[in-house]
Amino acid sequence: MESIGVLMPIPMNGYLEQELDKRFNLLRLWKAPEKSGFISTHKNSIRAVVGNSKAGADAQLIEALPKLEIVSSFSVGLDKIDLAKCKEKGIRVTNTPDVLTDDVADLAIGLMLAVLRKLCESDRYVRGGKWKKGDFRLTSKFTGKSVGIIGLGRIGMATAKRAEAFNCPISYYSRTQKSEVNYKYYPSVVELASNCQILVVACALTEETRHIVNREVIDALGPKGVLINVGRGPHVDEPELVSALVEGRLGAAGLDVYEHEPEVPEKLFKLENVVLLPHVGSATVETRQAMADLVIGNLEAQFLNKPLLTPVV
Ligand code: 8YV
Repeated sequence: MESIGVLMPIPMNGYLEQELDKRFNLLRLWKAPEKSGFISTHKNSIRAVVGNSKAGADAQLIEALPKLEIVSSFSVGLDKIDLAKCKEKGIRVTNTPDVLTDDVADLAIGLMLAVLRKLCESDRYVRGGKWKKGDFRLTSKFTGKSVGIIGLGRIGMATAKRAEAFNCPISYYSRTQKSEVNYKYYPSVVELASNCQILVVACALTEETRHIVNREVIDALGPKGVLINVGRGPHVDEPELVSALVEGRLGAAGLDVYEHEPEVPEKLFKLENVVLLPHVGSATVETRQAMADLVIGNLEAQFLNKPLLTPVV
């Protein structure tokens, strides 16, 4: 398999690169001085693309690679891959579900605790030497707060289970009601937001879910409500979110993702009612290794004509 060209558009993970190097001809696009020249030089040997949440395979790249057989994504989210184009051309697509579910759900709970108990602000308080001048202000209780979840897939379910352990009543919005759970279902996101204290975004990014959290939803969540986003930045209308936080129309937010990563609206830096993370939901050593193993396992399966481990297309 050493002669099979595997294109990686941007750096992702040292272990993944090392293991791909051992098996394939890994082509690092970000190191090429001129990208389109690099692609046309290697287009007849590239049979796979490894994408992630930042760079995948758009229609232009797919069209430029006549021998492309598979896009194996180092992510569960597939919003950077033109799935319709892949289907049309018979190109297989795989992702990394399940292995990252626990980490992302853990982080969602971590953000709820960090926001409500002001963990980051109180850490800054101690480091800044302010404790000697007086105790830190009171915070808000997490246990028992009602949690509304947008998208009850793997990550949404894992978040719900964890929140249940904190005695939080759970409700959710999804396209269809799930018969296997007893959580309260709301057929609209506005209704869900009106009836919970913490709203969590945990669905996939598609054309239907882009800006699923808009001004109406933010206003329904209200000045005491907390928004947690562990999905994708474009799920939320970011200018609306920023103005609601600045004007006090939304209580607080815990964000792991942003509309134009790695750009984060500077107005948020001044606010104490937000906790800002740099898209680290799946970023543990253990999980990133498991994700890399899945990417490689899918590529090996493809080139050995075996069933793919986690096929999407
Ligand atoms: C990223 C993610 O892929 O799985 C996803 O959809 O967003 C993350 O796991 C991670 O940043 C790796 O690039």
